[in-house]
Amino acid sequence: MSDSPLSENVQNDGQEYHEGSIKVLEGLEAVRKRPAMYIGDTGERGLHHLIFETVDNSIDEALAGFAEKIYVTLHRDGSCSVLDDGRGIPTGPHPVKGISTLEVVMCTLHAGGKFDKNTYKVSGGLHGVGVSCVNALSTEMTVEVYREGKQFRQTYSEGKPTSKVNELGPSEKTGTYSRFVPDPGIFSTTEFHFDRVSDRLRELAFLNPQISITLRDERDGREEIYHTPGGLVEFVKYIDSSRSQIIDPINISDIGQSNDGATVVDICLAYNNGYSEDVLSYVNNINTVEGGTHVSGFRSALTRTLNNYASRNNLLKNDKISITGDDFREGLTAVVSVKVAEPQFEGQTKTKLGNGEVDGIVRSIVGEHLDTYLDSNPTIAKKIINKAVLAAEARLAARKSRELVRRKNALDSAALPGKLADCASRNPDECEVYLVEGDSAGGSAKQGRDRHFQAILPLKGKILNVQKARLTRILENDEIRAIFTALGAGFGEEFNAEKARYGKIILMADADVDGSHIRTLLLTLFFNYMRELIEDGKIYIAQPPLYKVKKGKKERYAFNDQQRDEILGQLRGDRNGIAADGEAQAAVSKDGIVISRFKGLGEMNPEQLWETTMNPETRTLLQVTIENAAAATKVFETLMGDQVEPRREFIERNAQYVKNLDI
Ligand code: 0RA
Repeated sequence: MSDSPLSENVQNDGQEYHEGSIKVLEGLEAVRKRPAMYIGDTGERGLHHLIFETVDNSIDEALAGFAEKIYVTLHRDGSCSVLDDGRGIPTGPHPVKGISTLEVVMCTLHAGGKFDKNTYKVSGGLHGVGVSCVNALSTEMTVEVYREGKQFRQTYSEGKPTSKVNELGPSEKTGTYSRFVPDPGIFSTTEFHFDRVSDRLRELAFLNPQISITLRDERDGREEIYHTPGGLVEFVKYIDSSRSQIIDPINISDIGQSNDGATVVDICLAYNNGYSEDVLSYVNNINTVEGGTHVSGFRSALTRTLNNYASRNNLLKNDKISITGDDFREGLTAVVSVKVAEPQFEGQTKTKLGNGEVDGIVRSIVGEHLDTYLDSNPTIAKKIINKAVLAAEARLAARKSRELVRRKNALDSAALPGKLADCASRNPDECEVYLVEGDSAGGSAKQGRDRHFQAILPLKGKILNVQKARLTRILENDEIRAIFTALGAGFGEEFNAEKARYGKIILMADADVDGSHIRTLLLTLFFNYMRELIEDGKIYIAQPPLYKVKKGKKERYAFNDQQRDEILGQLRGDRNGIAADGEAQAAVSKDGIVISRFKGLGEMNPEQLWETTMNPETRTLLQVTIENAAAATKVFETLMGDQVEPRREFIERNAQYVKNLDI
């Protein structure tokens, strides 16, 4: 599924990383020596970051009120260009350096559009590294500036100028055009993916309704325009488009003041007939995965305002029930976006807002606006309160059944599930648990594993789809209870990812349609109830081989068709090691070579399973990450929600990307 925002990073367990000797590096050379320090990594994520870093500069120009349109183009030659209709990067001599300001911006570290603090009030960009990093990591880059009635151009390679700032002639428009070719010596892949770019550009358009962004892919002629004047209201509708909203989205926009300057607050919330909570939060257009003070301000205002409204209007007939924050968040979809002059980012991944003053600002703005809204829309207010009352009742019922279950000693960590084959080690950092599809594969895995650090939990058939079920039913489900108990990190409010008994949780299912469905069901469970485990990089997908190629006593395994053909070539002693195209199929049992295709995990014996899929020295694991929370939420909603039509559309749209589909 190349459309999935849950991306998979290949991790090779067998490799060790040696820290090189520390050198003092200057300027853009430092960026080329240690690219990951500046853009996060040199895989697909880092590659696409080049585009977003470039776009951020144009967004900043738009937020400052000088640009409206941005054009992003993926070219056939592998380059990407970004054009905006802003003022254009200044080209005249830089007041300090003497040379052209354009050259300073492009060739000096930390001298992006933000080099003059007074130029922009707020500024996005996750790493804020500036466009010079993009330049440093590109084999070729061209920047054209349209400004003061003239057109200018400068070219670069690996961050160094390869031309002067040339004046090309007159220009009627203003703006900046940047085109770059990512360096294949730096990035493990240099192929841009339309869907990855579109997810972020769509998000940026929702967050900045005044901007229009056009994405064009010249490789296949695809073009999409992201322009959503409705802003967050449209964002919330988009997230919920495959759910049934029970109220129209409520929009709250205001500006708060503190000693640190103005804080722009934009919030939109709606309720749907589901049970999960989806709150996406942003600071200066950056997705704050770990939340922070803006989210806590929103949550406490929501709970307090709704509770006050309910008691003021005698909507709580049953005094025994008190409604908690969680009850008010059942079926809640919200986007919380703030723009802060000097954001302080904290947390493991630096995606948690730390500015203390923002909590109070958001709390009072939400409290005030929501109060007024509820008072003037009593029918809607009643719908929200009724839903929360139902949630509270269900929560109490669930607690009762959980207490019952506890007494029967199931969710107690002392009593691990019967079918779990636990490992000997008690050190979570080295322990891993395989969640295995089916009892027979589970049996092979139990025999093949290294019992010191590998635990096996076989799962029977398909687990419950948690996207469609309420808490009580989820807790009644044996397979799901076994997973929670085995992981030992608690459940619901008591969930604590740090208590997980295993450092790696590995999903192992067949490489066919059923296996992929089971993986999706499991990922839905983790995404909704244990998202921190995904965010901490603890969830992996095992990669069982598809083929065994055998010649005499030599046995080799292939994970895809290309590898199979390479192995065939090698076994036959071809000079280049690759079998001629189309020969693979015909080669079955020719030359004494036997190719067998594994139909499922169950067909492998314990030794084969260990060697190909479980041995850290030889296996390949895919790490599950959340690339874009908004897109991930939407995908799970589409795949697992209650409306059939959007799911069918999604599957048809993505069918072309599915490889190794075994029908
Ligand atoms: C600093 C000053 C000014 C424009 C910009 C930066 C600028 C940078 C980028 C990067 C991409 N697009 C951009 N557009 C503008 C202009 C200051 C002035 O004209 O007074």
